[in-house]
Amino acid sequence: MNRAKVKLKRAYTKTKKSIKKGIENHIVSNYIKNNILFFTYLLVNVLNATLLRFFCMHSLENYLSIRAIIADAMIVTLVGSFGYLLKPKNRSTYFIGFTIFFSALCMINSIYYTFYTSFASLSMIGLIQYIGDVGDAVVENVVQLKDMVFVLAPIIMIFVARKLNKKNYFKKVEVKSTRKKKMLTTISIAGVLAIFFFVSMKPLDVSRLVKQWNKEYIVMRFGIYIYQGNDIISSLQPKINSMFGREKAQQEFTQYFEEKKPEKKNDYTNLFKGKNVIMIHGESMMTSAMSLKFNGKEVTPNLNKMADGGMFFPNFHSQVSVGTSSDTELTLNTSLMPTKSGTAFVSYYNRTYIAVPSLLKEKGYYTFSMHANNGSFWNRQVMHESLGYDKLYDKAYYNVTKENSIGLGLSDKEFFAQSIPMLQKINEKHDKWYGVMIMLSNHTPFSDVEHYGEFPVDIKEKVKVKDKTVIKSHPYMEGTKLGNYFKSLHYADSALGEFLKELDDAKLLDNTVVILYGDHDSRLSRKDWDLLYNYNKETDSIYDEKDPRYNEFDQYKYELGRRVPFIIWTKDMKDTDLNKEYKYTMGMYDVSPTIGNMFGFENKYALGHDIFNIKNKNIVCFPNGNWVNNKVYYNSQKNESYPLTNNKAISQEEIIENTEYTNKLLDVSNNIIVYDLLKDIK
Ligand code: GP9
Ligand code: MN
Repeated sequence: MNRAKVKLKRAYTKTKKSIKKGIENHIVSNYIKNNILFFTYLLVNVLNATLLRFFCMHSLENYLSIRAIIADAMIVTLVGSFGYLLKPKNRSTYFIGFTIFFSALCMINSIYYTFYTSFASLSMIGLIQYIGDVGDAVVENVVQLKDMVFVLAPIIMIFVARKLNKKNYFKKVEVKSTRKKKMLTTISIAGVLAIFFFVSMKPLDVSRLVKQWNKEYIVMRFGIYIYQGNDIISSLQPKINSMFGREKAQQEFTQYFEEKKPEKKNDYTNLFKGKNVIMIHGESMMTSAMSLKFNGKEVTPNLNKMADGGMFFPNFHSQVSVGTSSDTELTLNTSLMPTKSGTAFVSYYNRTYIAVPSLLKEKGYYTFSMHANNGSFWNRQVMHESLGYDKLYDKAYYNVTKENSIGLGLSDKEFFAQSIPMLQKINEKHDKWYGVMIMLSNHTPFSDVEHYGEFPVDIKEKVKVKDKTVIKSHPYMEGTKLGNYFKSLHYADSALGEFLKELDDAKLLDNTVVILYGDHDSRLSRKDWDLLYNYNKETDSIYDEKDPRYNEFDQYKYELGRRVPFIIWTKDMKDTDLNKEYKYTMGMYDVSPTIGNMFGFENKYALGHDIFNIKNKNIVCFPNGNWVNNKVYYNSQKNESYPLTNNKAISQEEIIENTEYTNKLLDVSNNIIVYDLLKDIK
């Protein structure tokens, strides 16, 4: 445990003791008696926040989340403490004023939730213009009686303030204590609540607060008031970022694309022109898992079958930053990199994008996305429209129950099965179509183990005991994070197998190209992976680093092991020349130019390349400035290069050149998004 945590724990124990003492000596009850208006203010505003969660989240555990209650109370108390600097008359106005503010916040969120199944965001204020068109519908269908409940808090406050005033209460209590002292006491109450709050915080909480992809989670863990404060800060950031430096960015952008050579035609040009496309977003699928077997059984037999019968790219890298799934969607569709701060999907949803769906739409395609999760997650509801999808079939289009869910939501098997009739309808109605199916079950933390089905990840061995052969099992990965990942991936793989069969039965594969990509790695640590390379079955432990049997699994092997599968497959490709492994180093940003050439569309502002034009000369850049080509993996922070082969030397000049290339590419990409540089072009 680090020092800060120990200190926090000590403060927590001390606080608990003082509270107990306070209760015994009636200090607490006397304090409440002298601060009735403040405690009414605290109570009604915390109650409002709890009610909001009750209206939006339908499980008891969620809306009665103690952490959220503590967090809400902490913010309300902190804001309230400054009221003590005012005279009693103005103080009442202060408490009432903030109650109106907090209640309005709850009411707006409650209405917004009914409309968008998500919590309100300042960054979405631009969308208000569209509400004008459906204004009446909003009032009739969305504003419900329950939303009016939030008005009660200010009414109660006004009532209590008047009553206390009549009794001359404020004059009586004011003499007992100075204003400054009262303010400090109240701030200390907020401090005590903060200690309780921070002690119970998990690392996942912090990451979710920063990423903001799952607003429900933030409200559930941090309460509505912290959510809204956090939202305001992150909504203003893109505005501030785009205020300065536009001119220079524009010049660099123009120069960059003037110098970039246009893609040439090649053997793959128009190969699939006019065919339908099913993109499969393989959640957390990793290439390294494809070669693994447990007790003779492959982790991903169906993925392997696809790779064996299609165009398989084993050296394909995802290029995500904090936006994980959404960053991959961005990079694949637009051939741009994730933004340097925030995420494009959440912070820059209103920029102009030239994306695969919009380009195919121009060619007469119907474009759609299917994801049986909340449409608001990663802001897809809005961002998919910016990318040019005609429609997002989200959770609302699926029958989701507790029984048919795994982990985050509807199980992949159910998702695919329920999508088939929708796909059939689309196929009947539209001549050509492009759809992405976003999988969900194989999502971190891979803990819904009992729903993944049988897939033992132990080591079974035949041993002789007194002339008899018995099976001995070494636990190996059973009960570990990595083992659970493989179980979960095996489930997702079997869902994929079922889906391909269902598609075939529904005659949907006859004129369709299926493209599968892993969106990013499993996000397990290097330590978790050590088990795969260094398991000592005799002692059921991991070899010590000093042990001669220890296989070094260093940072570079780990980074390179994060590759994800990329497969282009059709039902009848197996017996053609296309069916092979393409070992070129390739990144998510090369997808749009590569498939663009095959389907007959082009994005002139792509940062990646058609892999069949650049082949072994390709460089894959990562958002942190690292890059990889077919010779080295380069770590820009450590200025270290890790050779990938023994026989391909790389010169220092080449390293400098590639690093400059990467930095330029990242700058241009970021500028395109932040300054909306494609707006005028489109
Ligand atoms: C959310 C899902 C997960 O709907 O796509 O996103 P991730 O956590 O992988 O970025
Ligand atoms: Mn993902």
